[in-house]
Amino acid sequence: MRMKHELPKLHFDYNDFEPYIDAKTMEIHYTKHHQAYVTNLNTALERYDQIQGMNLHEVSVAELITKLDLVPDDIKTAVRNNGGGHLNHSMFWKLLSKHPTAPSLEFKKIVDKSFGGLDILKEEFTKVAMGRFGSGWAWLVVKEGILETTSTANQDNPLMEGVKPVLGLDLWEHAYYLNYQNRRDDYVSNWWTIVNWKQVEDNFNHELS
Ligand code: MN3
Repeated sequence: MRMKHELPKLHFDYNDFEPYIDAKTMEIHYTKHHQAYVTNLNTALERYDQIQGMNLHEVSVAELITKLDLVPDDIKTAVRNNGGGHLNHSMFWKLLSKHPTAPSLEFKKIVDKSFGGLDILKEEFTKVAMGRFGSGWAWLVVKEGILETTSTANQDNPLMEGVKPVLGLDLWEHAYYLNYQNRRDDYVSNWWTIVNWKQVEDNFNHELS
C-alpha cells in the first residue's frame, strides 16, 4: 500500500501571527515551500517500493531521514532535503501560537536546570540563530533530559544526529524576507512572542509524531 505524504492541516489562519509574521509570508511558506517539499519527497519515493526490508511507503518521514543509509543513493539527497523540509515545517507550524504563552512551572524547572533561566535560553538560542550562515534552522534539543541549543544547515533535522528537537526556528530567507529583508535579528526576537510553549513541552515529553 503506497502512502503519500501530505501537507498537514494548519490550526491557524495565515494572518494570525501579524505583525510578527505577515500573512503573505505564511501563505507562500505553507502552500508553495512546504508543498514543494511534500511533492518532491513523494516524487522521489515513487521510484522505489521495498528497499532492504524497509517499505519506503509505509515509514514515517522521521524514520526516512534517520535511516538515510537504507535509502537508495539516487534518491538519498532528495529524501534528505525534502523529507527534512516536510518534517521541519510540520513541526514549525505547530510551534506557533496566536495567543501569548509561557512555559509551565514544570517546564520552567527544566529550562532553569538547562540554562539558568528563560532569558538565557532565548539569548543562547538567538546567538545560534544569528550564527547560522545561509539557510538552515536553529533548534532547542534534548540530551539526557537537558535542553541545549544547536543549528542545522539546509533542511537537516537534529534527529539525524540522534537528538530530539523540541523547538525549531526556520532561518531560510523565505521565512521572513518579505517583512524583514536582511533583518534576521528582528525576525528572531519577534518570533519569541508567538512561540507555543505548550507544544515545546509536549515535544519534550513525548515522541515526535
Ligand atoms: Mn521554510
